[in-house]
Amino acid sequence: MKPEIILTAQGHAGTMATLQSEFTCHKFFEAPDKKTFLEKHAGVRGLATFGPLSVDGKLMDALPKLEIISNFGVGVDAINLDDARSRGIIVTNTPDVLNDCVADTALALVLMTLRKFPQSEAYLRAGHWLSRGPYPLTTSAGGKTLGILGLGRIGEVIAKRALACGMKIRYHNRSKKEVAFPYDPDAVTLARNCDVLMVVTPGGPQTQGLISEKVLDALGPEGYLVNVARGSVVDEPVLLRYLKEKRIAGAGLDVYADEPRVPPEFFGLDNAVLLPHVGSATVETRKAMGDLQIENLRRHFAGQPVLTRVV
Ligand code: 8YV
Repeated sequence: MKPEIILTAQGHAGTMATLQSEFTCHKFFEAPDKKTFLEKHAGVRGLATFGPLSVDGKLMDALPKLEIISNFGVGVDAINLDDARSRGIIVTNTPDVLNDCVADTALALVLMTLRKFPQSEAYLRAGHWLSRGPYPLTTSAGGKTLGILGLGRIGEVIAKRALACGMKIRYHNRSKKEVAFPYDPDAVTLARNCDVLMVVTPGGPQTQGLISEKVLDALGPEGYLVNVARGSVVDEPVLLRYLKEKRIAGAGLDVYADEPRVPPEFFGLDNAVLLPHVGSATVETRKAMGDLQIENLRRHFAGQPVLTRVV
């Protein structure tokens, strides 16, 4: 008998195929009536989560036999960890396997935002090079200071790449780390001391709205913001206003408050580079994430310890 699990969303083809060959999968996202679906599958012991669907105590209570929530992704902000903990439900994620890809995206956003590569490419495609002459000069990454807000596993890999581009590194974390980079005691100080503020913190209530007016004021009109973490970390309406009013120089964003809905006011801004949450979105990395998500489920149902437990 294959163990029964519920899938909250459609994963990529390879992960779906493996999940469906090893488990009896019930697709929550296809159910027209969620309440009836949950009543029908109330005996399920595993949940495979994908994306931003909120998994809270109410959902957990609808599945009283639930033992494990195996998330596809390192960020578990959509899952209420306290609710899982108090019910004795294991939560796993997919750390490390995506570090390189997310760091590539972060560095690409730094370069694209400072050097305006997407804008200059659009300039060429529109025929302006010939008619108007060279694209206006931009600003160099080399020599600038990258302030990393959240120097964790991904932050450290971003730092390596930025150093290779000749950038200097500073950081802020809740606690100081044993690293060679200068530490700032809070986000405002980090923003004041850097040229490019890189947001790599976890999402969730503790970091909600951390990038506020105060932080953006400290970053200032010559400063750039890059966010590869979660949209919730940034006060999005404030960011939009600061970009429009040129109170910061620019922003490179991979994440938004209400994905996939991006406020259309962003689309017309020349000082913003916007990616559709592609941080880890390569075939190789998504396969590695799916493999880890599945391995955690496999181990749990075989009575073995999971590999990457969060709760
Ligand atoms: C994925 C992510 O886009 O790992 C994360 O936390 O944000 C990304 O790698 C996401 O998990 C896809 O559902």
